[in-house]
Amino acid sequence: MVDNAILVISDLQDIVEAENNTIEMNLLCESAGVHVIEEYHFKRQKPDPNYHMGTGHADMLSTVIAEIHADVIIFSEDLSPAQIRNLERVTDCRVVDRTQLILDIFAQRAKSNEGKIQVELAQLQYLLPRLTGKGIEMSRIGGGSGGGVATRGPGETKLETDRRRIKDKITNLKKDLDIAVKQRQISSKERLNSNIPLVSLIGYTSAGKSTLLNKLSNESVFADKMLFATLDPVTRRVAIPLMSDIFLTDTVGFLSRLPHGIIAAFRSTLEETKNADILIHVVDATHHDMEGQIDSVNKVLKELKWLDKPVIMAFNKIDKLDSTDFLREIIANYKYSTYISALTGDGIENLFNVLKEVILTLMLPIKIMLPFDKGDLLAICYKHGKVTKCEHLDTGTYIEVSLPQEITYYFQDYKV
Ligand SMILES: Nc1nc2c(ncn2[C@@H]2O[C@H](COP(=O)(O)OP(=O)(O)OP(=O)(O)O)[C@@H](O)[C@H]2O)c(=O)[nH]1
Ligand SMILES: [Mg+2]
Repeated sequence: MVDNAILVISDLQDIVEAENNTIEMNLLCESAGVHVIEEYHFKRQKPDPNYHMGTGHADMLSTVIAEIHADVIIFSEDLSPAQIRNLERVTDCRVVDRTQLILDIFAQRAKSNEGKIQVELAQLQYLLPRLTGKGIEMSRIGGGSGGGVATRGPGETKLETDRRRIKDKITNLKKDLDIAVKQRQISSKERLNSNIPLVSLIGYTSAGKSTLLNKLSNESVFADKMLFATLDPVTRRVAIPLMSDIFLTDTVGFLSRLPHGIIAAFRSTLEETKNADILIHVVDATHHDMEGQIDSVNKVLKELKWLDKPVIMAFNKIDKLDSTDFLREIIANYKYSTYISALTGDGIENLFNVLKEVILTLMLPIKIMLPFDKGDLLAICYKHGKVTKCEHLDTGTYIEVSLPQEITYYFQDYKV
């Protein structure tokens, strides 16, 4: 069933930001399979506690909805439980806020058991506070895929389901998620112990991460212009010419103003990336708000506390650009960066070269026994590495140290 929606947009003060927000909300609707038949814009300094938009606008909205016969209101902001209830009462139309819309897209994309559980958990956790008081129509969740936008995902929940049952379901889902995570961790543990660098693709949704993984691994992971095409993480072994292989992980894309609850809910999906040694930040260099997208991704990185990892900026889709001159100034801000076209493969060689450079700086843990006359090597350990154990034994000095890969070569003969 395709929903005919009225997209209600709370216009941001900044004109450019407002425009970007409108474009992105339309893309989100399209990605959720919602047909936008009308846009309704309003501006407000401070959200109204009852309707978010003020009574006058709420009344006007009701009139418009009655005229155009919209099935659903998609709201560009997140709404409180009371705001949703009030708006639904005054307009007599279902209301879906920004988080619910994003979760609906996730529900359609989740393929793995773990992904599905995460989406269901996030949906129920988001809905739970919205069931207080008189309660909201439970028909909005459950019912497989036929119930329209933001009704997909959680299975059998019916009208009569009460808060208690939802809470129980949340508890059970958390247990299921633990099991699913443990199963996945077994395979990722092998990767962790393999001494093969773990590289993760990150970036704004639709930047081209999956396309790049496909190019590098000759695979066909789903890539599409829809936002959030990827939800479940995928890891592939990729050979880098004249160097060791890497494990490359593709995962969910980021979005500006990604609701906090969503990031928390997808920690398990992002866990593969948490263990990464290196991040490749894929940027759509043809996007009109490229810098805004970079900032959004960096904000999420900060929130996830991943700022300590080396990041390679990969400015993508250069096949669509007449010139890359305008990027020069931006690129100068980054230690590691490169231009690529994930689609045509242009620039991949350069990306490999930067990757090699970064891999060489990675710290590798080693255990060594140094003869007493190798004081110079001991000094190198302290100067360039992180020494975690140092014992002076009868036979020499035993050291456990993490060293940049490029200098482990000197210690080859002393490994234990
Ligand atoms: N012209 C051009 N298009 C590209 C390039 N890379 C990706 N695309 C297109 O951009 C769209 C999004 O690509 P994806 O690889 O799905 O993007 P993603 O970053 O994985 O997106 P999410 O999974 O939604 O986070 C697709 O239509 C791709 O064909 C490129 O180098 N050049
Ligand atoms: Mg993808």
